[in-house]
Amino acid sequence: VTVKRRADYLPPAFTVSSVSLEFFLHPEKTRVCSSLTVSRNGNHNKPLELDGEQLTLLSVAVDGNAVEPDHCDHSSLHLSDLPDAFTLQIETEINPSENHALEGLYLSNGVYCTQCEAEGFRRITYFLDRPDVLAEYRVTVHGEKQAFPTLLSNGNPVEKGENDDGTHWVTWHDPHPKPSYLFALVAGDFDLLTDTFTTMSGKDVALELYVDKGKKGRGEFALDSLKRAMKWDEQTFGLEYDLDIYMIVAVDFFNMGAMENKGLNIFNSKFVLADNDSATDDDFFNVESVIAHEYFHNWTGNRVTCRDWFQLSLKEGLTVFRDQQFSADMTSPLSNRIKQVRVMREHQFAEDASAMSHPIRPDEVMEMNNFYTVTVYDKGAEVIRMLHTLLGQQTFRRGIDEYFRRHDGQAVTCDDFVAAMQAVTDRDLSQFSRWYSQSGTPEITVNRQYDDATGAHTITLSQRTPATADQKDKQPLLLPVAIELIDDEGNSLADDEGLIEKGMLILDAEAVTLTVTGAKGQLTPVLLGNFSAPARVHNDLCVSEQLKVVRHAKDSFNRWDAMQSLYDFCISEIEAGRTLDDSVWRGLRTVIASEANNMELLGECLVIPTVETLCQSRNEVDVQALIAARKAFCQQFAEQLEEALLSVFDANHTDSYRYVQSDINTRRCRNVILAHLARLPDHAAKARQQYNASDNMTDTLGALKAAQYTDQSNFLLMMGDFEETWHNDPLVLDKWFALHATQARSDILAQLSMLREHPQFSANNPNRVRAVIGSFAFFNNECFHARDGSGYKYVTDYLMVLDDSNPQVAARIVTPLTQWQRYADPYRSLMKAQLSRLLTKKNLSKDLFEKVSKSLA
Ligand code: BAL
Ligand code: ZN
Repeated sequence: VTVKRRADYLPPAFTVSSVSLEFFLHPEKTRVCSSLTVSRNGNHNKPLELDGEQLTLLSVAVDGNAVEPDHCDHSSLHLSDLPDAFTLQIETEINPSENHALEGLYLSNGVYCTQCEAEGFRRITYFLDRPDVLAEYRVTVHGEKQAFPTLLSNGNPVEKGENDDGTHWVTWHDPHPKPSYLFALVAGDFDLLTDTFTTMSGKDVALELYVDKGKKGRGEFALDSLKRAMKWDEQTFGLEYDLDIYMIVAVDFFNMGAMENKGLNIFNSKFVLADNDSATDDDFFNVESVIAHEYFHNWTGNRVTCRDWFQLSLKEGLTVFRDQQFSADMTSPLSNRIKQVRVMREHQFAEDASAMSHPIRPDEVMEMNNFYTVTVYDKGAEVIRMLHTLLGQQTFRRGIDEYFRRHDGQAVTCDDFVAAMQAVTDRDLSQFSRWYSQSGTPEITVNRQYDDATGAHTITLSQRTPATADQKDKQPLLLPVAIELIDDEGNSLADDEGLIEKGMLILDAEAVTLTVTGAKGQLTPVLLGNFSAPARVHNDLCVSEQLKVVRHAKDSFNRWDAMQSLYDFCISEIEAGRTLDDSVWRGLRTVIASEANNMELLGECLVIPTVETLCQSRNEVDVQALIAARKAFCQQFAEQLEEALLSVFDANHTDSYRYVQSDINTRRCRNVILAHLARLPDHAAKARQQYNASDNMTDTLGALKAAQYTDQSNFLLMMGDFEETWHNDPLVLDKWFALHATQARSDILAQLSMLREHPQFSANNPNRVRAVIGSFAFFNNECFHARDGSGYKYVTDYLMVLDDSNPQVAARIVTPLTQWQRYADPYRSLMKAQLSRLLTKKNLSKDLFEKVSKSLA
């Protein structure tokens, strides 16, 4: 397996200015005729080397004359002795129905669709399949009229007609030059929702949303979300849509969430279809944010794209930041921020600590599909957010304008982006740029001293980034640290020298010391308000100080965060065999009483950190002991706080279902409380009651989750009922699959095997595989980490088979195994043993090889 390096980038030896494609669709033998306008790029004699994968070559011609390639196999086609400018015609044959990797052209439940990012276009035809080759596309699709009345590609439809053999055809033209990864084709028989959007300059855009027959009612929310996203991007960034038509197609078989193909987004149906009966509040949220994300890519990704795949965060980090800002505006900033921080702490920090650690702009890649990571996406968005914080909204916007002024229509690098930002600010961004090249999670340690004689508090903040698997030496980063200093009377104090400006301290050296006089009693530093930098904080606050932060901090995120630290401390006390002091429970009762009217904050504050989050503050974890301690804490939590929880639960209700923020907050808070109370026999019946009374999926699912903590027969009875109601609806049934797969029960492996026999399970559908096997590996801590290693073995057995059909999804699901470093023996040895077994598999994919071999190195 070859390693590609960012440092080895060379411009393409040839460029392609226009592409004409003709598809003759057939399930096993689709014929693809391509005609390319090619020019030599520079003065050289190098051959033309085209990428290909699993293609059958039928013919090649240069300027109309058949030629023999110098070399042609399943992965490349080489031609030499070429003129400086020429037309290249290539005919290939592909087999969509056998394409279970879901890259290139494949069949999804009888629908032809494509996925070309990152390197899927080479599975359609031989091409310079790299993002810096931009061409204008004209595409003609021929398909059976009856089975595929809808034939789509990028851009605008320009011509259509019928053939004599029962097929018809449509020609599409996309005037915007684009890289091959943004190419798309769809053929099928759909229900269509239509609408129009008038842009800020008065242009009408036709909006078309294609869904499975009979699913029209579930597409309306997505279409409305699209209009909200279009409006928001005009208002916030002055960015207007640039084609006459915007199409979204929902398909059932999809490796990722969705894809931003120019003018023709293809979506995992999970992120399109939502109605009041079948979708939870989270589903609605996700639909809106993914619709917006793909729409925002039209500028940050499509109009300005990446020079090479190492620059992926150029478009993904920026677009995630944009969709986060949009979602915060559409819903609520606080719960959004908490959601994002959970992802960072549970998954991104874990990735930094694993063998797959990489900077947001990776330096080395074996399989690009492995780098669509929480680091590139979510940490990438955190880096953009820090820039936004440092520059301020207005200057940031000027920087974005400058970026488009310089680079519209180009394929560029992260350095180009930072240079555009640098052009609008006096702040030197050279140290800030390290965020692009340095991997790992910086740690900020707080040291406090008090001088009795002068009454001065000194607070030293020091930073350090521990070595990661990919990089030993680390340098200080520029961290914007939102900070508050609170005394015992709840006053917020300034530091004597004014290093803190508008609540923000810039930590760019290894350490900085603040001096504060005039505090009444203890001075408590509260760091990273609104999670102002993607760092860990070591801040030795005692229980009463944490409670003080919850009571007095100005930043709601900090208040939530203090509760999380408090829970973490309580669980570690239980792990150490100590009894929790009653002051903890008294403090928590006070918090619940004083926040009883703040459903949003309270709901989040009552969530106990997950096992994954708890692992982050521990080394070499005995995972079963941690799970037991967490469980014991949850039980005490329910017992000690029963009355307080109950009074909030009883005092708050929602009327018939509406997806509006105040109701979302109430449902969330009530469901969090329900799950706590269900642990108490006196309240176990509440889950069943809520299930029976529910008129929406959020409360139904909340009831089912809570029922997991009641006795098993009750839970199974409710699950049986749910299945009966939804057995024809795989997207809803995924929730049921996931709940079964995350249940802690001794016969879980037999249970998983039974789920795989379910009529709605399909091993070729990534959503089903993620619901069953993914949920087990990622979220069923207790059974996945069984002390005998049976959970690890089960997942490995599954991956051995999945790798042959869909390596991309297999390489996602292997992640929990590759993170063995966090665990103590016997877990780590048992995990490594399974990884070693995977490594011996015949024809192991590049995807799995990269992750497994790195993790064992
Ligand atoms: N570009 C791949 C899917 C996404 O991030 O939008
Ligand atoms: Zn994206």
